[in-house]
Amino acid sequence: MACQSWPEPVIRVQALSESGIISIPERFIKPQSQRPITNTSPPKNASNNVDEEINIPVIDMKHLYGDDKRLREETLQRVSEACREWGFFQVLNHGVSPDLMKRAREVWREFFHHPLEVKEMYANSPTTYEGYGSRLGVKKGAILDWSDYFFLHYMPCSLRDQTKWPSLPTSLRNVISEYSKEVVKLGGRVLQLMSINLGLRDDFLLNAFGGENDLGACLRVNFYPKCPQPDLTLGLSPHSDPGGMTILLPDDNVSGLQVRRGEDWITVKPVPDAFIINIGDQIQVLSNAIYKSIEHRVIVNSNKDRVSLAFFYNPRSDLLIQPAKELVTKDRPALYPPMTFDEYRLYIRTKGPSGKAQLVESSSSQT
Ligand SMILES: O=C(O)CCC(=O)C(=O)O
Repeated sequence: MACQSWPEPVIRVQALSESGIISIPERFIKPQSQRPITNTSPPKNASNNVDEEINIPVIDMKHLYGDDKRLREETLQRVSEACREWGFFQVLNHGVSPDLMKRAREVWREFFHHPLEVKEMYANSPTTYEGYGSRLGVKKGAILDWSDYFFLHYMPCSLRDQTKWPSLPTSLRNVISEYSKEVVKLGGRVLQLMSINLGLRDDFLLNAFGGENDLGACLRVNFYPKCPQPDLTLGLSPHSDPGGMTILLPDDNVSGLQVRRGEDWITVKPVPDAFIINIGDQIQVLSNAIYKSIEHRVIVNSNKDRVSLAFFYNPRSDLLIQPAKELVTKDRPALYPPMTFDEYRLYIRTKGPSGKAQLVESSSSQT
């Protein structure tokens, strides 16, 4: 197999930030049209003047399992609206203990504060992305994002290799095993709610993903260092998640995630002890675009670094993913051709960000 490597020397963003620079290298400066509009810059036009009070829906899952039937129905309805209209929501009382969430954040924060030599032992390559990394994509001369990350596989079990996970801090491997186990269970509960809301069997989405033993699950821990010129760059460029669903544990102190809402970007205000859940492209396909995989990005700031744990919950990579037959009608034909997750990733990698739209067009021209 061809061994791929990075096209140019990797820049560790945290080391750059800690070197005390007062302006960022050109490689990180986004073109004007892609720069974030921060609170310090005046709105360009009325549509950018976003109401600071707007937030993605916040849903208390305890109502789903209580005795009050009306509250249960209302809560299911709120989940449904969030998946259709926002593609994003926060969940509270989700069953994962706040203490475990806190420990998961802390072990990763500790890892990123180890000396560079410790982190470099896990340096990754673009062949699998597993390990410590600082860029996504291998385009030579690409404009880079202001973040470092650690990427690891949790499921299927055949891909899980704890020796590739950091051994420092010493508790990290145990904490992350425990955390991942609980987050996978939460993912199963959320898929069940989504299946019910779509009028499908409650195990439809989990089965479409390959079932609880075969689905894919991986973790990307993002570290966004302080940035001396946050208005010129982004922590993560706009993207939608190619997989099934993402369960994000945001930083408890610093916000940064922004979600696309029409022409605007809404800054998510994380609720303490909540997870942020978003629909990925594969659920958009399975739901025949009833549920939306929404573009999002991350802004950085000059005062505080930020850590987030993005847990990607994906279909088994060799299963065909296509709109559920029950959601395909004469009036709403299948919007996507059948494709495995592996094929899809390859497709968007070669076609770039416009690939998703082209896929819909090619499918509708076949019907
Ligand atoms: O850091 C965040 O809030 C979002 C992370 C994200 O979008 C990702 O890892 O794909």
